Amino acid sequence: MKKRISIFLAVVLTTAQSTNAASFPDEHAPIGIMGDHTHKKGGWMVSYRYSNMNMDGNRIGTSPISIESIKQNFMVAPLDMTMQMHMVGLMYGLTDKLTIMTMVPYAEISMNLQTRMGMNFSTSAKGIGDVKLSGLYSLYKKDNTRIILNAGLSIPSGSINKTGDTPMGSNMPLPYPMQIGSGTYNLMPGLTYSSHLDRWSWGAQLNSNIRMGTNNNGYTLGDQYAFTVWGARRLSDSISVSLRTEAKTIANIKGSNPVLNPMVVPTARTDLRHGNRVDMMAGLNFIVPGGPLEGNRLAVEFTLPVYQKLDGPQLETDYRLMAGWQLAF
Ligand SMILES: [Cu+2]
Repeated sequence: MKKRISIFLAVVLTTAQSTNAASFPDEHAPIGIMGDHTHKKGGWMVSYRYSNMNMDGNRIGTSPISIESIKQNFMVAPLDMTMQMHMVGLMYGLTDKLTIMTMVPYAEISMNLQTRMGMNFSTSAKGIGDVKLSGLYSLYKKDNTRIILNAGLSIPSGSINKTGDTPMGSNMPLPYPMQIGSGTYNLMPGLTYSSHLDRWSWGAQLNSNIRMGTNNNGYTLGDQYAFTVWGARRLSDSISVSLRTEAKTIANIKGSNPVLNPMVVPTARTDLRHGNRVDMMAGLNFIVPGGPLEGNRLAVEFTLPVYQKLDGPQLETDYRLMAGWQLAF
């Protein structure tokens, strides 16, 4: 009898261990990807992401354009811009097939500019952005492969009325890229595929941001479509490294905010927002394998552009860094 109990315990413990060991670092996609996994019924996950995007210099098409030549057509030229984002996320498994997710972003944007006379100044804006609500539905889950339908909705909680002091006056309405929110409800449908074999995993995601209606300032930001593919290699039970590429297209703005003068600065032009781009990302996922912090995930991803063709003059992106923490319970 004692022997039977100990065999039973051994089986239970082995099962528990193998369940634990199933939490691999690359079970989650690179940190720049959202909605890549679902949770079991009653399962929660909290997450925090920080990202820093740096834009320096302008382009028309794929070619750089100098500040001097921008100033031949505009009174002011943008020099550089940084955007920092803090994103808090919450996931909950409503059923084994359906997980709901919310993401609350906080953005800090700052831009340096130069007037035709050669005077430098800067503008900045910060605040809560557009809150996202998503349903992640597991369309297919078998063996090592899963396919998830992403149904997202973005709520216009972010401000589109940010102002700043410029050489034109104090408390002037800031141009489109300096606004924190879109001002519209946006549909964000997507599809995510992922699979793994031994120490390798890979996946692909199609995602979009489709703006509905016109915001209170008379314009609609351009729709966005992106397709990304990644591959990851597990170096140990706690660390994986990844490579990813993303192709993205962003459309121009429809309508316009009548208080912005498009002659002043390229960022006040609604027809200078379109761009097609391809980026490469290198990432690292880490999961704490044991101890009191077991299951905590830390991840980073560094993005470099390989191709950007912009309706310009438009600021080009130089790099982006994202770091995040996730914990499921
Ligand atoms: Cu999750």
